[in-house]
Amino acid sequence: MALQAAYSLLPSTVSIRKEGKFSASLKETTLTGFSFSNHLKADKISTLLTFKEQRRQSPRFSTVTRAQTVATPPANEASPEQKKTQRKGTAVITGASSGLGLATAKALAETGEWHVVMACRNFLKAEKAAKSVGMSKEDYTVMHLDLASLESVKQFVDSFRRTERPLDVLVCNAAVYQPTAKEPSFTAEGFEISVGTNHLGHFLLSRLLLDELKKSDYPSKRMIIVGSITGNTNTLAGNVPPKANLGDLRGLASGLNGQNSSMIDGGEYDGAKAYKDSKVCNMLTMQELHRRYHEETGVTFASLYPGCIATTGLFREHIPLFRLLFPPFQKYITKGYVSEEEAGKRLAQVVSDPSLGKSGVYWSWNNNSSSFENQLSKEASDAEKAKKLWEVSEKLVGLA
Ligand code: NDP
Ligand code: PMR
Repeated sequence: MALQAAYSLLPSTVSIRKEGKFSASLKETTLTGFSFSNHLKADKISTLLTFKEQRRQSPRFSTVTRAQTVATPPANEASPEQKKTQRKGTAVITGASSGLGLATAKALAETGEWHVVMACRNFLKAEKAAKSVGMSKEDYTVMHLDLASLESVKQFVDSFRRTERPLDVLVCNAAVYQPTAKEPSFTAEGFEISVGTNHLGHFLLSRLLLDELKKSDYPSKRMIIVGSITGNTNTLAGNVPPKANLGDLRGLASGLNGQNSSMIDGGEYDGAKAYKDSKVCNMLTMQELHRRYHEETGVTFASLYPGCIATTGLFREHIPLFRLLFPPFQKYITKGYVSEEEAGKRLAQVVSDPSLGKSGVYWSWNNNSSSFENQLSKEASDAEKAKKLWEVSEKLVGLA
């Protein structure tokens, strides 16, 4: 029943006739982020488908110091001699005022090993959110950042530098999703808002903060950009129309300002596709950063799909029926659901777990909540596209 209703949420372009196509492509896809062949029986899939329907935190400021390994193998394999005492880490998390970002901030703060800079567009909301989850004042700082304005991104970077805190980990987490918008809306500089915020804002932020990361003396410096299964067309979720597709980036190259097109591929505006495209950009950017900077800087670049956190504010602009049915659909039908708390722990692992220190990886978790290196779709791992995206994005944000 719930599933039937969920099916009705499918965009009109999906029809029963598409079942065959879905079934045919399933063998090479993943469902909740891990491979079908290993974890799910084909009949279960077909049943599913036939339902169709710091001030620099020097050691003297640090109240908590804890042994942590520098190397990437699991922490429990390190001998006490290999461990070294270190200062508290500083992690900047964008969009930490709700959902995944807030849950991650909380998880990190609770360890006593991290100071979280909550980089948020709504200062008061972020303060209230931090209080509401019981974060202690000394574990976080709220700083203003509106990713829908490149000027705001630059101001944030300046303000952050002035705090003289080290930057040990940057988490690009914030996002907007406008699935029901009939017309595009635009950022301060005139870019379609989903790609403008989720990709271009983070692109500029990550480029400007790379120097700060380089300067950090923290043993494991990381930059994480949150991706998603829905941008990966090698998964069932990624095959729900409209599918992500950046095409030859002609719309992006022409400014994404609605004059020629507000879509990266130059097509008609579609808010859901714009979001998925932006997630492909996030995953491509992570890999391009890895190729360009990992060896030189030692920074670990990573992306992830934390699971389907069906209850977050991301779906605030979706129709009420969707918001009602999406959580049970993900909980009971796809089994892809994770709570905000669990997802926050996952992202916190990517921030700080020594065993997740490998660079260039797109992390996912299986149903036992064990992390694994997942495969990106063909498009989301296309090195040539990543390079082109990088060059076009540099021009748009004024870096080239
Ligand atoms: P939420 O809507 O709960 O959180 C998004 C955050 O981004 C909010 O804090 C929001 O701020 C912030 N934000 C939005 N626009 C801007 C802006 N212009 N400047 C600064 N901050 C902004 O959604 P989620 O927690 O679900 O999403 C977090 C990340 O997880 C996203 O990258 C999303 O793509 C990804 N993700 C989510 C999944 C899910 O199932 N929910 C699945 C896979 C990936 P404010 O509070 O002011 O609105
Ligand atoms: Mg999806 C089979 C597994 C699966 C998973 C893990 C997700 C995750 N979804 C799955 C399947 C399906 N979804 C199926 C079979 C359908 C058709 C009924 C379906 C539909 C659907 C819609 C309409 N799903 C959605 C939407 C959204 O609007 C969400 C979206 O695409 O946001 C971009 C969404 C999502 N499904 C997910 C996840 C994680 C999302 C949202 C968040 C995101 O990718 O960031």
